[in-house]
Amino acid sequence: MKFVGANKITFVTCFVLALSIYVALHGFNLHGVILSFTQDSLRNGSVSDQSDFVSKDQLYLAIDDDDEDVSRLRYDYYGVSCPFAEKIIGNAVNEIYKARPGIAPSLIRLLFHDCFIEGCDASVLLDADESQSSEKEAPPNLSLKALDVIASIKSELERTCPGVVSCADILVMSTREALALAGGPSYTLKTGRKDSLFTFKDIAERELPSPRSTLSQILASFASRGFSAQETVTLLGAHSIGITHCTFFKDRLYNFSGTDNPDPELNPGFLQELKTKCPFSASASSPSPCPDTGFAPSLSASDYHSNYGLSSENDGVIDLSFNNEGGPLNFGSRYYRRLLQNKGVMYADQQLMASEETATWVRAYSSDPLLFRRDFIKAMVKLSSYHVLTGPLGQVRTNCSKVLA
Ligand SMILES: *[C@@H]1O[C@H](CO)[C@@H](O)[C@H](O)[C@H]1NC(C)=O
Ligand SMILES: *[C@@H]1O[C@H](CO)[C@@H](O)[C@H](O)[C@H]1NC(C)=O
Ligand SMILES: *[C@@H]1O[C@H](CO)[C@@H](O)[C@H](O)[C@H]1NC(C)=O
Ligand SMILES: CC(=O)N[C@H]1CO[C@H](CO)[C@@H](O)[C@@H]1O
Repeated sequence: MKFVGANKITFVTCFVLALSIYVALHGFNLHGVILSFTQDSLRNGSVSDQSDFVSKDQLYLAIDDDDEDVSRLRYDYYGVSCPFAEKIIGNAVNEIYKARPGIAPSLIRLLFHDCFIEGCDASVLLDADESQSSEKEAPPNLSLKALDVIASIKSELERTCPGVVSCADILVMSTREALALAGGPSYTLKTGRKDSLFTFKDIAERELPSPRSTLSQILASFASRGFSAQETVTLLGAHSIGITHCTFFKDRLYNFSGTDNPDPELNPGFLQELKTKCPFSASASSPSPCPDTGFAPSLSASDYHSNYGLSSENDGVIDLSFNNEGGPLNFGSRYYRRLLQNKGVMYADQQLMASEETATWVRAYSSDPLLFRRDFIKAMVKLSSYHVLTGPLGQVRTNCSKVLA
């Protein structure tokens, strides 16, 4: 497996296939353009050499935790400048959640899209304008929700403390609140993130893992951001809430890998259940050969029904929480227990059972909810602090969808 890498920036593409198609279409020059906008190069004022292929080992050695920026985050960063910021966010999320519990998976998904692509800098919230296209327009973004939740909380904070609380901080804090309401563990977060001046649509298009990713693709994509196999298994526990559409796993039910048969890994009873919810249709039988470059959504689960703009076909929906199976405190555990029964809905989910290393953690989390909660807290805190902009880097937007002029 080959990766394209830059010396410090961990610039990894999930798929060799995706990469080669991308290179064939665009050449490497575009990489230079994109990379010149990445946070690392802004930080150092230099553009790194992005034109070499590096081996996996070199790439892993090149991983940098960015401790320097993470350490500039502080607890209660807004203690003086906006003392009620966290309370305002908490109350707002509480209110919205009562009417729309689906904001919990939506916010997690939004956070994942933001943090996974060039760090937690609210770049995903930016609208397209004359100078740049938006990450929201990258195909894997499909149906990103909860943008309105962030916008409404931002408006409220702007009334209380104008120009103080960053969109990046609002996103990580709102997600934390919603997760706790959905049965997830609560955790404390440092704040002080700044918002980016740029959006990274092309990177988002290439690098968000897809629901059809293999285990090695998933692990490589998380590893390039410094997440271990265990942490990857932990974060996927978020798939114990939210929904997914038939489109993203239907090939497993009818024509897995072009075999004209279902995925043999799939639990037979569950297969029948899924088939009822996702009846056969022609498009289901021929998946996109390279979902990452085409029109796949990201791996992360969504909240409610929407038209992905993929087809006019009436696409069914699967509730990943299975009606909140086992109650809210089974957030996490229910996902892993289902994997043990070969009831992972998306191919990528079930892939966690494909190696002993990841399967060990699936088993551990399925039987020990407290272990899962402890690890999930650590992994969410780490994800929420990934590649943040702090201090003089970045800005505090006054409108989360627009760069401050
Ligand atoms: C980038 O900055 C880091 C620390 O700020 C420094 O150690 C490193 O040498 C710099 N790299 C380049 C290419 O200037
Ligand atoms: C199953 O997929 C293969 C490869 O994509 C395709 O050639 C075949 O026609 C599909 N079968 C059906 C019944 O659509
Ligand atoms: C923020 O900017 C967008 C346009 O990018 C606009 O539609 C929206 O109304 C603005 N929000 C506020 C609160 O001004
Ligand atoms: C929420 C949002 O902006 N979604 C966009 C995702 O990207 C597609 C195009 O690929 C747009 O049509 C959506 O509007």
